[in-house]
Amino acid sequence: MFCFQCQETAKNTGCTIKGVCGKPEETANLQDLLIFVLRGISVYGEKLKELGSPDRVNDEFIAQSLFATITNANWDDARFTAMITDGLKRRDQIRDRFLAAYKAKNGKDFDGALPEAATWTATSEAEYGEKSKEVGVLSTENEDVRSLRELLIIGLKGIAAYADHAAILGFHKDQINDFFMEALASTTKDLPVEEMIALVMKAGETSVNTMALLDEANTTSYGNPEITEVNLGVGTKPGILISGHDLKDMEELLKQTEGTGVDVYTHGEMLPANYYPAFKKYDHFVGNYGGSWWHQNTEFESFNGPILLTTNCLVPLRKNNTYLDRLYTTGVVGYEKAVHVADRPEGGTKDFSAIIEKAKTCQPPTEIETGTLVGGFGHNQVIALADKVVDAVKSGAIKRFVVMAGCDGRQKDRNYYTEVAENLPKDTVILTAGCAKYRYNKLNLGDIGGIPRVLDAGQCNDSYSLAVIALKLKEVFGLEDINELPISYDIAWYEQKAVAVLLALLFLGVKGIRLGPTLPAFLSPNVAKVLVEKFNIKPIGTVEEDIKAMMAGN
Ligand code: SF4
Ligand code: SF3
Repeated sequence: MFCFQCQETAKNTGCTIKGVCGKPEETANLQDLLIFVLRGISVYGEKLKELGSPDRVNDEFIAQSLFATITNANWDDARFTAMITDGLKRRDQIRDRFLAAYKAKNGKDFDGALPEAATWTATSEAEYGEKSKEVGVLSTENEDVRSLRELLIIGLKGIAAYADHAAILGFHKDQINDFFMEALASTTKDLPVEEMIALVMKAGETSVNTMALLDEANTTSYGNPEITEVNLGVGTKPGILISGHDLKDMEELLKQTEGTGVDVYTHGEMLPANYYPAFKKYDHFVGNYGGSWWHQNTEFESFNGPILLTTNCLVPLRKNNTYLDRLYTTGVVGYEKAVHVADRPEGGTKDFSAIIEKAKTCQPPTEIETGTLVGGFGHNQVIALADKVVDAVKSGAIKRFVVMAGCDGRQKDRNYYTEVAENLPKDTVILTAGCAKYRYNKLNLGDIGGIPRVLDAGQCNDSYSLAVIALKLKEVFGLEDINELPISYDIAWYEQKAVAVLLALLFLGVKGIRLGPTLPAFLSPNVAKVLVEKFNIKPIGTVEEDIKAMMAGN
């Protein structure tokens, strides 16, 4: 195996024996083979589009397959094997549609060259294991080509996750799905470096469009996030803990648990569900339990009740865990021996009754903290406060905004983000989204004239809100360039959604981003150099130096 898609990759180079995340070699290889099959489908999809009849049959399959390969999402080899088999069938069907369309248009059979991803077949699933070893990241020999291809694919995985969330709420955009095929197919071609860089930038553009679509989907369905005090303590009834990013699952779980005597709590990236008007109205929605994803091995224990994982991050269970029998997965998430809640039937809802029944047999959660935290600063809420914010900037009460969005992770050096938050001057405001906030959102950093010093917009995809806020401030202050704003970017990344967010920021023209705790291993020295020269991306330094530089506008 060779996997270097996340920030915790071994030696910041690549996981080769087993993932630092726990991903076994077989799973990593099957994920590579699934991506290879998606490339094959996309080769034909792109050709069909050129013939004027784009394929829409595989949109959902491609997005969900990319999403399933994201870090900490699916651990179930049987699911990957099934997806590969389905993918090969789909590839042959799209091939036949292309061959027929080609012949109808040109009056002769297609006789052009095709990459192996478009032609390889297996006679049985037993052949997947061997093949999967040949098609991974290292099959591209040139380090820079590999780097650009993987930067694209890794960004695509994050975008696909957001596209899938939007699709679940009924929001689609053909452009986004077309780009998945264009990008996947591009990695089977020998392209000039400039074209590969252009595709990476197009991924940034697609990421912006996808996050905007998801924002529209979320706010149309559930209202605009609003300032909310979220309870961190526990109630006396048994509860269900819901984690991940899928708000449709949240909605259906709240509806189905109403009046059952079972409470609902959020964990990790589901915390921002507390900010939505449509969810806040439920009395049995108690609040948030615990911290970011990597604390789950202990927090899922003490929660005592069932846990529903709607998306990443699910980490492998410890040997002596007590929660495998109360762990439930749904959507693209999978874990061997955990119960998987099936997708909703057309026009119907998911059936969470088994989880609810399970909850009734469990003890209420053990309290691990008390108090509240405040969040809900999506673009609509912040723009409602715009006058106050603008006045505070004009009067000098707010000197600077620091965007500290992104992911949290296990590594000790992520204390950097806690320390930056603690040591930033009191006239700064932190803008955040994603699970990076757990490094400092319970610190009680105070407020500036009623504006909290940590403004949480929501999940990682709500980084889009931060971009909307920046663009609004640019307009209010009459600036030409987003980089003239008193905003610094100190982004933490872990998995591929954060890469999608990063590419979006680059596309929007944001320069001088600090990225940590380490720069991605999938950036070759040459590709990293391009990013540094073009966008002035930099690694984090010490807390002291970085704060000094940011306050000086660097
Ligand atoms: Fe390693 Fe990260 Fe890949 Fe897991 S997801 S195998 S930790 S690079
Ligand atoms: Fe977190 Fe896994 Fe990235 Fe959505 S839930 S931000 S790490």
